[in-house]
Amino acid sequence: MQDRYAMPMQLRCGRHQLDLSYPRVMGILNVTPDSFSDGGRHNALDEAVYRAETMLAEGAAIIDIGGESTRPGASPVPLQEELDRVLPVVERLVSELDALVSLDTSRGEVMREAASRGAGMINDVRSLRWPGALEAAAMSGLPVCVMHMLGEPTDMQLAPHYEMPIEEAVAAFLETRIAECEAAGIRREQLVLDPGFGFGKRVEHNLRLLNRMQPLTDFGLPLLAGMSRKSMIGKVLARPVEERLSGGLALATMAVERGARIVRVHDVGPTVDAVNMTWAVLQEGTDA
Ligand code: 7PJ
Repeated sequence: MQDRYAMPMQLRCGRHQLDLSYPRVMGILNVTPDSFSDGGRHNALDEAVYRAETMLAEGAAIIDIGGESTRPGASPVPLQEELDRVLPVVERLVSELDALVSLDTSRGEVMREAASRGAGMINDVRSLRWPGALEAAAMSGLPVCVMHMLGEPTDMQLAPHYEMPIEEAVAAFLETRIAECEAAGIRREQLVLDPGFGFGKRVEHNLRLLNRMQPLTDFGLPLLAGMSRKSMIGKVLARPVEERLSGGLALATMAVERGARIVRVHDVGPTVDAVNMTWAVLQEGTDA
């Protein structure tokens, strides 16, 4: 059997190389006025740079910049507004902190502009399904995170329903997206896969998907898991968004145990410790 913990995985992220032979933490940097987890307090440019600096010091390997809220019910922002929000942040994180920046966007124009300013990764919750996104991502040569989502943020949580077990629906979707990315000229080794926790899924879907995530490692590509502060924690534990760290650490631990190589979180420091502790255990006694 292939040892899922020993897969050699390297992503070429522009000037950066990302070693995913062990699990890494991606820190979330929202630059939206309405981002639900930090209420838009990090909107000012200086504050965003400071926040990123802190996350890097805490051990984040990647800073994921998002200028469009994808929370349930949110509508897309105008293109120019998204560009105005994210590009100055990309520029400063690249030039001042030499950070590996990923861009949480669905727009080809944003991907192109961010790539030209030194962004190192594309993270698209719509998996390059918007017009022009596949081409822009392919042109950039950057790694792309493709994520499962049922519907759009505007409607995805209305009544999510699946005709097959959630993990099978996610695997089938990702298989199709991998093929379409490859057909557009994106190298398979530059893809990262994400089950898309909270995107068109009920709480039972999310819990089951995490529990059954391990077969997704059979694609031979790195897995990313994003569950930080999400409502699956709130619903199980009856906690408001600012009291979901412990639940999130449990989920990050389980994701790494099931093969995730990137964990996308708000609380970088505690998650780095949880992930590194989990990894230390997995290194001992896993058959190579
Ligand atoms: C995710 C994301 C996720 C990836 C968001 C939030 C909502 N990108 N962007 N995976 N979630 N790849 O952070 O709560 O789960 S925005």
